[in-house]
Amino acid sequence: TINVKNELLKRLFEANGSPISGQEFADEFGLSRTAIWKYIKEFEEEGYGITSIRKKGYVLTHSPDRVNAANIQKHLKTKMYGHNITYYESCSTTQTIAHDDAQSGAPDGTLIIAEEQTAGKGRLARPWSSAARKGIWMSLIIRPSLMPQQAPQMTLVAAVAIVRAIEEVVKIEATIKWPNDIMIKGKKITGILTELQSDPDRVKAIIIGIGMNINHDMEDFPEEIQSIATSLKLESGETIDRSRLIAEILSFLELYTHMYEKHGFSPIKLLWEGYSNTAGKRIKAVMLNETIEGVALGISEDGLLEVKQDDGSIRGIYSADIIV
Ligand code: BT5
Repeated sequence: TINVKNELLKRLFEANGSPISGQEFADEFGLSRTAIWKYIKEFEEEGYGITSIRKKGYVLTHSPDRVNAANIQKHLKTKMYGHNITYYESCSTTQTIAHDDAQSGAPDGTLIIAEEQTAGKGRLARPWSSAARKGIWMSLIIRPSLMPQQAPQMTLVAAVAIVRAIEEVVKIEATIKWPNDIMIKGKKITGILTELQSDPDRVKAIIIGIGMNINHDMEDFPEEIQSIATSLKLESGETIDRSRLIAEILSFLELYTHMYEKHGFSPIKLLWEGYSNTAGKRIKAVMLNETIEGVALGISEDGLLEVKQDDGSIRGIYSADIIV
């Protein structure tokens, strides 16, 4: 089933400034010209600029800064990821919506995205600040053929995809802090939250929650995180096209997920090590029941962080907060 309103917007984008005939579009979809005109009015109310040219049709002259399906899909180069998008101006958390949608059979690559989250969450139910129209707040549902124990490494797969996409679109370098943070000059720009729906022997769905600070000025962050958070705009001095960055992330994520499915973790590990800033440093790993100290050696074939403690023993850890 095709969403006619989305299709019309997509055609207006693809026409690149030349007119789309309302009559022809109406005929193609078996609608009246009035129905088309109503969609055009709705677009204008949503912030699009549309000029009507007599006897020729409608021309898109301006599109609002929104991460809706049309804006993302005009940049999209993927096979599956991002072809199905549910968009919210505001929601509590995209992560919960994605879980419900995955449960009811949403296809591989379905994206849930919002301009604003009123109850965004990090790991261990910590709050995640998600200011309206400043960032990328999205949850991707994927259905790779992986064993449940291979799912946590998807956090590392996603981290590499995000750093590569930032490199392409913004031309600046970010680093990965194991397991789920992306940093620029010691401050956090992105957090990843990977969650799993699984049978005992088979992954049903992985929900990859991605929160990225993009066009924030410092005052867009709550005071309590201003010393630890930054945005791509603050670091690059430029306002970023969020939709283009999202499309680029989806491309790399699709590529690396297939690589992981086909060839296992080794190629991902190599990529990951190129962007990580954890190896070789003395760290404290704060876990739920204990805190250990030592030198971070790197990650193992299954994505665990290996820490050499002062007594010489090596520990592999699954998840922790790392203090450098
Ligand atoms: C994370 O948790 O970093 C995972 C964040 C995942 C957010 C995405 S947004 C889309 C999807 N929907 C959701 O509701 N969540 C996902 P963690 O490593 O636990 O880090 C959380 C900590 O980061 C908080 O305790 C704060 O100290 C800090 N923090 C909160 N908001 C931040 C922000 N916007 N930028 C940088 N740091 C932030």
